[in-house]
Amino acid sequence: MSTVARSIDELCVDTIRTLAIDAVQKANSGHPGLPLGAAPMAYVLWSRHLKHNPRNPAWPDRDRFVLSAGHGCMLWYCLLHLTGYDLTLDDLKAFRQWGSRTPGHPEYRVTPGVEATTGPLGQGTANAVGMAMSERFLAHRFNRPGHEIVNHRTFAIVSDGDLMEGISNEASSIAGHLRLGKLTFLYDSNLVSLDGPTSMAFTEDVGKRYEAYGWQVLRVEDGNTDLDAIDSALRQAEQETLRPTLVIVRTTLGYGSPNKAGTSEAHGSPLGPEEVVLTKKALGWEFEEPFSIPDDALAHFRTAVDRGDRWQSEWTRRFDAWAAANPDLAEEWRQGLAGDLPTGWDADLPKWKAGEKEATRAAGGKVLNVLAERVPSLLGGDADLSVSTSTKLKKEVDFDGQTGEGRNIHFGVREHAMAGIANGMAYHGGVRPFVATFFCFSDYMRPSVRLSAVSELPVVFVWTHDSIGLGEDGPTHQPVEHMMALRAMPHFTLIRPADPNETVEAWRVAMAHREGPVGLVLSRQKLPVFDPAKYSSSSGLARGAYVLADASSGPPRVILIATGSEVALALESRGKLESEGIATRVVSMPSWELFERQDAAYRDSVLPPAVTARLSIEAGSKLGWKHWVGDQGDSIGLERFGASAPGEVVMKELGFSVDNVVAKAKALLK
Ligand SMILES: Cc1ncc(C[n+]2csc(CCOP(=O)(O)OP(=O)(O)O)c2C)c(N)n1
Ligand SMILES: [Mg+2]
Repeated sequence: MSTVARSIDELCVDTIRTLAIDAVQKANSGHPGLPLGAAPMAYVLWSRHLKHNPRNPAWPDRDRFVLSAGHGCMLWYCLLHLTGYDLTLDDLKAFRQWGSRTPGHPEYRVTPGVEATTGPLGQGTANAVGMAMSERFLAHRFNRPGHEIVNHRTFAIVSDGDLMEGISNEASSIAGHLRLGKLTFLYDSNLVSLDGPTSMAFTEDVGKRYEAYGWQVLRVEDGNTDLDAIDSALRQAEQETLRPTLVIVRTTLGYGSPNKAGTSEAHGSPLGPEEVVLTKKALGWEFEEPFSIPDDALAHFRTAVDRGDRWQSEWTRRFDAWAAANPDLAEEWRQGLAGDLPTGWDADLPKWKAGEKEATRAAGGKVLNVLAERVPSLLGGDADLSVSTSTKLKKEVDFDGQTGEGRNIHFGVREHAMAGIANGMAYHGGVRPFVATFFCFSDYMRPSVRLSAVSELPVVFVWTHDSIGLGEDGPTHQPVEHMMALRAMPHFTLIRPADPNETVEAWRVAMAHREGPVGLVLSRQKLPVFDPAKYSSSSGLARGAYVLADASSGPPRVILIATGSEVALALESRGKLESEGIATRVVSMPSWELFERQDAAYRDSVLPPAVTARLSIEAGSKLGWKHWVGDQGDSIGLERFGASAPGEVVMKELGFSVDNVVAKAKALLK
């Protein structure tokens, strides 16, 4: 078949296909199979349905698109180049090379138009759900009768692997529950995954499963060539307002490749130079030169630029009228999108007085409630634990996925999707997400927390029940290695405040921090408030570590470094040591990462190099503390799991007692 005989649509689809296999071949690395099979659905979506503006990828009311099967990213890059985003043919030719804008899996911030970092399968599904929820939330907040400035849809292309992953099950379940009618998944159902046919491991009826979740389920029998069927399914999806839609599109992995199509060989390696030629021939592609883009096809793709321009201009007109009628809202809109905090956002944060006792989870809840009144973009929830995490916004109703009203999201017991959805909310913009559960279950969220860090998203993770100090629930619920595991994660900031006033400062830092996720690690048990008359101000928390109580006379002989609930123990132990004539400094170190960002002079002022008798006290894994206590220091920590007993008993039995601290400190002076 010559290009003359085929329709412009077919030509465009094959342009995507051939460009993708050429780029993968040139890189000698990558995944050609998905673009070959999913090009038709992507083309129909992008040319006939997706409302976007290639010349302004940040236009706030654009439809959102996520390629959850990130291994197929060359599909996304081709769409971006062809429709006129700031991504050149040379960028495509630099696929997977050092410093290129076309990395091996899509990375947010690296490629204009890439809305989410994907690759770890399943994550994109939760991101898309978070985006769709954000759209509803913002529509409720900002649309006014006669003025609709938020009205967009969210689309994701998902693969077999995506739908096998647990996170997509969680995310799809809550999307159905919330009735996110403007969310559509196009399922690239090619019945092949990395190792072979999906019949090896994935044989359920996916459609029935999604129906049971409360989704509309549509089918396209021939996704390789039937563009009209894809088009009409997408239309039907747009007409459905009460349910999200799954379109199961039957495709062939590596479509067109005579020797590899339909097999896992087409999944993750270049086709090979000969097979590329054979594939182009089979597709009826008449251009021999790699990276050929027929003029007709390019012109057709590039109509997206004018369309996008018109959409945005039309929106801008509506937006200006709305902004003129609602100047205060317009300012809130501007702030929310920019990620700026309103003036005075932290003016009324609570303060605790000496003599009071409060769990830092309870203090955190009080701070959060004050913040929520001042920061209207704050939106979050918990995984069926708000009673325990204290993160419920008391003046707000529950989030409704249809109307977008409410700011308390009940994620249900779905920690992994909760974190992936929070990322999606951050990707979407205009929303400041927080999510909460027990610290031990940060493990259930970790793959999404990691992507939050990779993409440097401003998500606040609230983790309560922070240590063996939680007591009776026992070792299954008592975190041990979690703090260190998160400290090992680049771009992640972990803060474990020591008392209610440090908790205020921790939230202050978390809200102001926009360069990546922050974890707040809070206690279940009550902690004493440090007397501001006796000890340094909790504002020192912002620097990561600070001298809370210095040696009462002269330079310190020993430094006790503690975090969270162990700081009170350090203070008590200091009293004992000082009474025995040992000059003792207590350093509260709520955040390693914040401390590491300080200059050497400050760090040395807190931990003078001359003082080598240093003892760290933290109810968690000791691994890593040597960095701060040095070779001549020591650590009180855990090298075992906890135990089921009252919290104070577990603490004492496992070495968190004044006697043990004093003994260990004295041993350092021998
Ligand atoms: C969480 C996770 N596990 C494993 C992988 C490695 N991996 C990449 S693609 C893939 C499966 C591919 O099958 P499918 O999703 O059907 O994509 P297709 O081959 O059809 O393009 C696997 C296991 C991954 N990227 N993420
Ligand atoms: Mg597959």
